[in-house]
Amino acid sequence: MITLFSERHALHAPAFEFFRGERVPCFETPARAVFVQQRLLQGGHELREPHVDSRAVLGQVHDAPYLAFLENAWDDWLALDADNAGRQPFPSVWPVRTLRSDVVPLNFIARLGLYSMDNGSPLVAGTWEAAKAGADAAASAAALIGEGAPAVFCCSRPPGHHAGAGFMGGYCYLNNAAIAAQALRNGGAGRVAVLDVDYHHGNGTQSIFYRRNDVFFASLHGDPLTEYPFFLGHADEEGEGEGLGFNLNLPLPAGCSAADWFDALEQACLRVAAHRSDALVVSLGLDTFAGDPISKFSLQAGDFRRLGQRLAALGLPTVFVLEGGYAAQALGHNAAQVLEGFEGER
Ligand code: SP5
Ligand code: ZN
Repeated sequence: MITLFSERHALHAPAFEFFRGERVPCFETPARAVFVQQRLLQGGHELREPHVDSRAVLGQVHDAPYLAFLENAWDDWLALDADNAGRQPFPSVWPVRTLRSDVVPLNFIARLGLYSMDNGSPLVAGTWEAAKAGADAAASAAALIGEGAPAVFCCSRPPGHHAGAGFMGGYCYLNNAAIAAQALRNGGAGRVAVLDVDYHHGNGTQSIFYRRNDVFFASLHGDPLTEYPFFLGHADEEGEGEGLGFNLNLPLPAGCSAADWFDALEQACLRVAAHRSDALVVSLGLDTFAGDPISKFSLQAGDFRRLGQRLAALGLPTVFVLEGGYAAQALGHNAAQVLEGFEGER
C-alpha cells in the first residue's frame, strides 16, 4: 500500500509524561513509527514523502488561535526563560465549568491550559513540525485518493484523534483523521465516513464533525466510564443539529473478547455502508492489541488481518491514519496485518 512517511515525526520526542504522580518515559515514542516504517519496507510497500502542504485544510479543521498558539508555543516558552530549553511545559489550570475560556490569558501556562484537555500532551521544540508533517501526510493521502489511489496509509506520529478544533490532548496535537476527511471533502467526496478503531474514543474527531452530516463518525473503544478520555464517547452521543444521526459510539467494556470487538466492528461497518460514503478514513489505533501496555482489549495479529479484510469489503477508497498502539515492537507487524489483509481482499 502507498505509505506516507516523513522523518520529521522524530522531531517530537518528549522525555517524559506523568503517570500516578511520577514522571515516566513516554509511551508515544519515535520508535513506534520507525518499527512500522521498517516492517512496511520489508513487506515491499511503497514509502513516499508527504507532498501536499496542509496549511489551508488545517484552518478548516482547527481554530486559528489554537494553531497560532501551537506553532509559536516553543518560542513563547523559551522567551520566558532560556533554561526552559531543557524543560517540558505542562498545563496546571483549565477553564472548566464557571471559568471563562473567552478571554485568552497572557500567561503561557494558562494559555497551555486553555488549549489542552489534559496534562498528557508534552510539548517540545519539534512538536509543531512533527505534527505538521502528519497533517501534510493526511492532506497528501486525500490528494492521492483524488488521483485514483485505492488506499493510502499515513505512517505518522504524534497521533491526532484526541485533538479537537481548539485543543491538544492524549498525545495528540493536530487531528490527522479529521484533516484527511476534510481534505477528501475539498477534493470532491460528497460524503466521508471516519471509522475510529483505536482503543480510546476519538473525542477530537467526534467533536469536530458533531454538527455535520457530510462526515459520519463511528468509533469502537473502551467504555469512557472507566477508560480515557472519560468525558466523551458514550452510546447516547448521536450528533447534533444537522449532524444528528451521523455519530455512532460503540463503547465496550475493558477486557472484552475479540469476538465482542468484531461484533461491534460489524455494527459500525453496517452503519458506514448505510451512510453511502464516497471515501473512508480509518483512525487506525493498534492499542487494541493484547500486548498493549496501557489498554485492555485482546486483539492478536490475526485479528488485525481480519480487520483489514472487513474494511476492504466496504469497497471504499480508504485513508488509514496511524493513531495509538504502544507495544512498539509489535506495532509494525500489527499495522502490516491490517494493510495486507485489506489489500489481499481487494
Ligand atoms: C492516541 C492515544 O492512544 N492516546 C492515548 C492517550 C492515553 N492517555 C492516558 C494514559 C493513561 C495511562 N494509563 C496507564 C495504565 C498502565 N497500567
Ligand atoms: Zn489510543
